[in-house]
Formats: sequence, C-alpha cells, structure tokens
Amino acid sequence: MKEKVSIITGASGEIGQNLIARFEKIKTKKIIALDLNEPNEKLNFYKFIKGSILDLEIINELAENYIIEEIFHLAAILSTKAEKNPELAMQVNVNGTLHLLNLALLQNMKHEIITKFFFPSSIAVYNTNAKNKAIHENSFCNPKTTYGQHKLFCENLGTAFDLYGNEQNLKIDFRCIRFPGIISTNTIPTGGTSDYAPQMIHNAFNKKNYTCFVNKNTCLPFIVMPDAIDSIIQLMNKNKKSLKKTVYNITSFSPTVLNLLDIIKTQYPDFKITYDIDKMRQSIVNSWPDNIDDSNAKNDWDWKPKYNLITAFNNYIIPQLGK
Ligand code: AKB
Repeated sequence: MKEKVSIITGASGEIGQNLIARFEKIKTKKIIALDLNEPNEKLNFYKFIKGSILDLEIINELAENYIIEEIFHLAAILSTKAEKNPELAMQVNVNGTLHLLNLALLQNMKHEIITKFFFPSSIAVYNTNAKNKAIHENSFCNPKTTYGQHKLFCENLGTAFDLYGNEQNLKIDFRCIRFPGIISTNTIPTGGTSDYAPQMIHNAFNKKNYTCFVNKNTCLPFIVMPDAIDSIIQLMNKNKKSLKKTVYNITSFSPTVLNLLDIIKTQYPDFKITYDIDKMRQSIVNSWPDNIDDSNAKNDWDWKPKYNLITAFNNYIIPQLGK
C-alpha cells in the first residue's frame, strides 16, 4: 500500500523551513521535503531528499512510490539572482515548476485523486508607476523582471490545469498567493530585491550598520513570516467551492525605508544606515507596486493579517529575533 504524502520543495528556504515548523505543530501530514541544501536540523520530516527539482529521477521516484495529496512548490530563484542568472532561473522557475505540475497531474491519472498544488507567486508579476494605489490582481500584469515573467507564466499554467474551467482530462487543485516582501526573524533572505528590509532589521539586531541598495523613499508592501504561513494554511484549508479565483494578492503594511529606519531606531538607537544604490535593484523595486489590493483574499477565504508595521515590530520581530 502506497503512503499518502505532502511534498514541499524549497524545504530549506525561508518559507519552507517556517511552513514545516508549523506543520510539525499540527502533526497531520507526512512530509517529504526536497531541497538542494541540507535541512534545518531542528526540523523533523517523514523524509528529506537532498536534490534538485530538475532531477527527473527524483520526480519519477516520487511518482512511482507515493500517493501525493498536496504539493507546496516553494523552490525558486528570486528576482535579483534571476536577473543575474536568467538561464538558471528559467530552468528552476519554469522547467522545475513544470516537473512538479506534471507530478501533480499524474496523481489524477494514476490514483484518481486531485492533488492540491500551492504556488507562491509575487508582487513581481506587476509592473506599474502608479503609486499610493492598491493594485488589483488583474491590473498591470506586464512584469519587467525575468522572475516576474516566470511567476506569471507558471500562475497561468497552474490555472489552466485547475479543476475549475479546465477542459483537459487531467486536473489539479491550483491555489496561488502573490506575496509581498516577507520579513522573518529566524531566516535571512538571499537573491531577492525586497531583501533590504529584513537585512536592515537583522543588521540592527546584530549591532551592525547597514548599506542600503535602494533609496530612502523606496516603498514596498511587506508581511511578516507568521502571517505568510497562516495565509498558506488558510488558503489550502478552504473549501474549493468558496474560492472564486486561483490567484490572490495578500498584504499587510507598506513602509518606506525611512519608516523602517524610524521603527528600528526605537529599539536600536545606535543603528545607522548609508546608501549605495544598486541601479538594477532600484529599477526592479520601482516597477513593483507599493500597495496591493487583497480584498479578494479577504472576501473569499477570510484573509486578515495579524500584524501591522508597529505590532509586527513590537510583538513579533523584537521578541523573536535571535531565538
Ligand atoms: C524578491 O524580492 O525577489 C522576493 C519577492 C518580492 O518575490 N522577495
């Protein structure tokens, strides 16, 4: 008898580690975790596979040996790294996602189940000059970056295979969130462009000053990791009938670099920032919206972030940093 499992790709990444830690608390899933990098040693899973989503031997072995009820496909090359390594990004972000979508579709054929497929997308799918205006899911989807283009393409592919509105024989249950920048206290991002915010916070905690690669008025939407994890769990637990869309925006607060500096200084008054603007990274954030409209998520699956900028800082970031 084959085991029923949930697969998490990118398991050693920021969202992956935190999602697995949360699943450990609810102990309802047999998780097979996949990543190129060793897992966080504090985490437990049913099985860890050290390897790549591009390795078809691994994908075929999963298809052969398990009944895959859910896939959380988190592995990706983020925006700055993708811009510098477009071919690698194409491989991982597009071909890798295709492998996982095919694995999910195969479940439909082999076991007659509809696999739930979670895909994290990003504000990088937008390209807009409109500032101070909450951007709806259907506007400005003309991404400037390689990463944004890959995310949008995979969103559309997943939606085309979704059980609603799918004319094909094989189907999946595709659920996707467009995340803003994420601030986490137990992990530090690499390769992204929203990285400046968490990097400022971690530097301040480590009593280091920070050289910021975007200017002081730069503004992006952010959430903190516990809200990001809650959002994934809420969306995946929701009855499919109440979901009118496959792709949802979520957001929490939109600070400028100066707003972040002000709040950091309330705890770390000696923290100092200097600027060395990276033109490429500045132009990426300039193309992203500073505010997104998450009313569809609020209406369809009761999305509501627990934290705003002040409570995120006082009730999550400061108490949790360094733990
Ligand atoms: C990045 O900066 O690339 C990511 C994102 C906003 O998707 N954090």
